Amino acid sequence: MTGRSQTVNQPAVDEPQKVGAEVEDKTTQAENTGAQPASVQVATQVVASLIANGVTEVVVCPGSRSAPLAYALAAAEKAGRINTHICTDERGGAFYALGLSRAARDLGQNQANGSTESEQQAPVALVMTSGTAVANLHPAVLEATHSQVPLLILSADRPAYLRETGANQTTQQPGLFGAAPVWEFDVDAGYPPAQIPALVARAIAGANGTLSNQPGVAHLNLCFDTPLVPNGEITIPELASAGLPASPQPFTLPRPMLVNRGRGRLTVPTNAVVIAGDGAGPEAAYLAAKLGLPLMAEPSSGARGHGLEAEYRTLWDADPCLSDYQSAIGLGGKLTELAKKVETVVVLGHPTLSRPITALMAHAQKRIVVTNWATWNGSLQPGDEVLTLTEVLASVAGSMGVAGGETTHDVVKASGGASGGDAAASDTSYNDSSESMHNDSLLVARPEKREWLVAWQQASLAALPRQLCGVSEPLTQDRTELTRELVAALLWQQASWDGLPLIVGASSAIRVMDRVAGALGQQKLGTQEIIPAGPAPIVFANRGLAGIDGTLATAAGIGRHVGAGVRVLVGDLTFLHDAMSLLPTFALGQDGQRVPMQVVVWNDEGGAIFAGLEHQQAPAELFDRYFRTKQRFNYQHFAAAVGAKYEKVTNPAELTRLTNWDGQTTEIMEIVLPWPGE
Ligand SMILES: Cc1ncc(C[n+]2csc(CCOP(=O)(O)OP(=O)(O)O)c2C)c(N)n1
Repeated sequence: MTGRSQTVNQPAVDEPQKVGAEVEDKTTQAENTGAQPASVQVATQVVASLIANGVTEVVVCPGSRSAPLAYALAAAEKAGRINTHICTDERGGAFYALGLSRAARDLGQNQANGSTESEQQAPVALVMTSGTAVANLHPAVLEATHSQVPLLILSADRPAYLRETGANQTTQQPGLFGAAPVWEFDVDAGYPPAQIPALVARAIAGANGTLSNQPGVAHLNLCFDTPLVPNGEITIPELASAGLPASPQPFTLPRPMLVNRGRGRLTVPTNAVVIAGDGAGPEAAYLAAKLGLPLMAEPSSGARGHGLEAEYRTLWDADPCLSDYQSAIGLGGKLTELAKKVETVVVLGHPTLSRPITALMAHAQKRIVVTNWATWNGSLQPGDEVLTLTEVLASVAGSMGVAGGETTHDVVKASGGASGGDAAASDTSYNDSSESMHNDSLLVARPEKREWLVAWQQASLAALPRQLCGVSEPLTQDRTELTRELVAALLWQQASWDGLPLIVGASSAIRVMDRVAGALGQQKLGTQEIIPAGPAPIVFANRGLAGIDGTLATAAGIGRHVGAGVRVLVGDLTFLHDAMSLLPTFALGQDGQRVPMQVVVWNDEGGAIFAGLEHQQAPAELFDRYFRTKQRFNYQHFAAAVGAKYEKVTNPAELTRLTNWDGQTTEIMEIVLPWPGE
């Protein structure tokens, strides 16, 4: 550590607060000796260490106990060394931080700043005061944990001696998040400031999953004693970074002896499919394309409609990326004959959306999990395999003549870049006796493999026209039915054209999207205009725990990272759960502006998803009260209250409004839909 403007630690002593006093949180100025109070010294070291180790974004919620951090962050931001985001609501603020960090993880650092450098991933940090303010983070903490998103919580606390005394805003903050954090430490007041950088470096490494391969939430609980205000200006020292390993994804899992690694490369029979769950990434599309296997990619997998698979279309004579694979597998708990033939499933990411996928994974004789995280998804049965994505891609890269040691990203680019594509594909070779990749034999696109792919492609298209009420017809205004499927397919189409991120809420929204994403052609709604397909849309969903909470706040974080407006598709209960994140004061940027957002709410007055579950058989009154929870809500008044534009759609012709959003404003579009079956 090379602190330049370090001052001597002078721990301040706090008086126990009077129990029951109205305002116990009074701060006092330090004696004007020139030295900063201990709280500010610690906060200064925290902020300097964040900067030194690559943290650029900090979400700050207002409070007094966290004031030392606020003062230090303000000084750092004034010096142009860090960005703060102010959120008055910690629950929404934590989801906003999750969105910022998830987008940085999946899209690369500093998109909004236009940086193209591949920088080391750093967690987004969150600062809040003590008490319930910390507890409010819990939903987003769990979501981050289960979707491997790095977050660094810097919770302010009162000195430990005030715990269990009834002191105001004081509770047991260490351990508050139970088993969720990947790393946690309680820093009592009086902790030597000089030791703070080492702690912060550990916290950042923990959140990133550096060496552990388990990214998630690190929690640093910081007890501050009064005084909490700085003595004059704060200077943030320039510290050297802790020299943490650059890659959060080392080559192998930490305990390879526990993992059946097979031969370290993918060996699959013809009757196999690739399943890409949330966060799988384009690598799943790449693998499916290379292996010529049907790809069942959830909308937020990052593998759907990626275009990589299209490059292999001529090779396999069919597009591996399936549309309505749920119907092809079999709805209503019964597998189709085709699905029964599946012997092996190759699983990437976190599949959660449909019972057909769960049934298929259970039915297959073998599951091959391809992952880079220690917390892989799926419970292994004897004979199953876990392979690291790094290993699998390395073997594929080898067969394509891409130099070893390239990053995952480079491997993918190599297949789609100007010198890649078909040339790269024709370098790929398969051994006659197995489907493993080898360097020296000729490419064999076997007829039975093509048949398998075509059979899945046809089965997955079969149900689509009905869902989209005539997808093969031009998208004119003559449609008579306003359906969830049409709305979802249009939003996907829009997102793929203009590249603005699309965030899809839990419940029916993501499931309907799963069936129809990419199913619409290139014709613009209400016109004869044909627009060429864009790149794969950027689609996110909170599928770690699939909550209906925090969707709008997460979307705002994603938009802030990208520096653009975002589209959101949610059901009415999901909207209401997080409506406060549309307040005009939520997460303002340095320019004082909120993230532009088009929020498309399909309003069927309650939780329609339950109408498709076994609970529909419950007595009507019970169902309505305990499951549907019908809400009558005036979206127009709400839009006016939060300064958003309001649009209402009640028939298909009005859907052209969906495509008119300018990407600059906040708009609530209420789409009035009938209750399922009515
Ligand atoms: C935080 C949270 N609370 C409760 C649930 C359980 N839940 C799942 S879907 C759902 C209803 C969602 O209704 P809506 O947003 O209107 O979507 P719809 O299915 O009607 O389109 C509920 C309450 C959940 N997933 N997350």
